Amino acid sequence: MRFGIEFVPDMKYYELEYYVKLAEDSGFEYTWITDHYNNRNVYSILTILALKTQTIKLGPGVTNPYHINPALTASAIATINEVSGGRAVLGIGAGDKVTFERIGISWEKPLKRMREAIEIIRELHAGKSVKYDGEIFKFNGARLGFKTGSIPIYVGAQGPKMLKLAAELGDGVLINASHPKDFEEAKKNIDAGLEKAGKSVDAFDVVAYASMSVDKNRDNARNAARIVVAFIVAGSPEVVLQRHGLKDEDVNKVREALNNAFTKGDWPGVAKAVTDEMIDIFSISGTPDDVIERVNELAKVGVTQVVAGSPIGPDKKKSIKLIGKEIIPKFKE
Ligand code: F42
Repeated sequence: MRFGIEFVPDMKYYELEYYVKLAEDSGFEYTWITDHYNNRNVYSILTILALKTQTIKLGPGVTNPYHINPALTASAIATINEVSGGRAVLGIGAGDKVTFERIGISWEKPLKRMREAIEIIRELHAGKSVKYDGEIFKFNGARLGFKTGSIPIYVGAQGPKMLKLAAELGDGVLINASHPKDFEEAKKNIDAGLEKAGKSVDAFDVVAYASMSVDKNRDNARNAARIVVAFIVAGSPEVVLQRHGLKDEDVNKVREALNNAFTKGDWPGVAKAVTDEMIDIFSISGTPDDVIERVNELAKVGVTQVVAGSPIGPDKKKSIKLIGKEIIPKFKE
């Protein structure tokens, strides 16, 4: 099992640099930086992180082919690869509908756009002159002016078709989920994609891009996860809520509480509406032993990397150190 960590660039660059350095020193192998227009720019931040770290692999988790043309993504990630001495990984997904709407991007043909973008990026990284007559992208002899080497591509995916595409075209898949049941389900589509491409599962990284909250005190860890879990519950498709047998009335309570929080600032009401069952389903929260147990369960259903995503814990710094001291070493033995 490999360990990764996710950061949102919603803090000053030097704070992010501090956390990523701490994660590297604590034994994390990957850091994934989220990409939304309203946060600091992902490649500016990655450049700083690439210069300030030595071993951790790093990349956007995830960028998308709507904000920028695949040629620019190919060049940007190759620059990070050069600056970091070959440690770049490219996380790319279809993007976030809600943030796109705010900047006038319509979310059309996400599958097609993803397929074409990945094919183009691969060709550019292979040093080819790219002629591509796609439905979305038309390239007419584009070539990068510097050697990039091959950079692993990880696809952010949840839906059945995107999971298949990730397995077919990617080196790994970043799945926003925390519970083994969701990976059992995802695995069927991943296996189908791998089979279609004639690829072996051993060469493919199945990543649980999870919400994690760790603390020595179980209640503190679980309480710190409540708000993040509320957002995940509210945004989960019906099929996922049904898979876990959540009652409509409980889910609606969370949605109403979030509305109240936005209109009246009642965030304690959101925390109260989140049930223990929801915390178990949509996050990996608890003591280091609780987390180890869950990571072992995830390994059994084919997960090969666990990413510690928000909130990480009630005190980020303490939680990163705790994961490095008590969790990661258990999987190196
Ligand atoms: N999104 C961001 O914007 N920023 C981030 O930092 C970010 C991080 C992230 C990390 C992990 C992860 O798993 C996802 C992450 N995301 C982030 C979200 C990501 O960008 C995607 O929104 C998310 O992964 C959605 O994936 P999805 O697999 O559910 O795919 C969507 C598009 C979907 O609906 N897929 C369906 C499916 O079955 O897979 C298929 C939809 C379909 O068939 N579309 C057709 C087509 O051709 O594309 C027709 C649609 C049309 O337009 O007519």
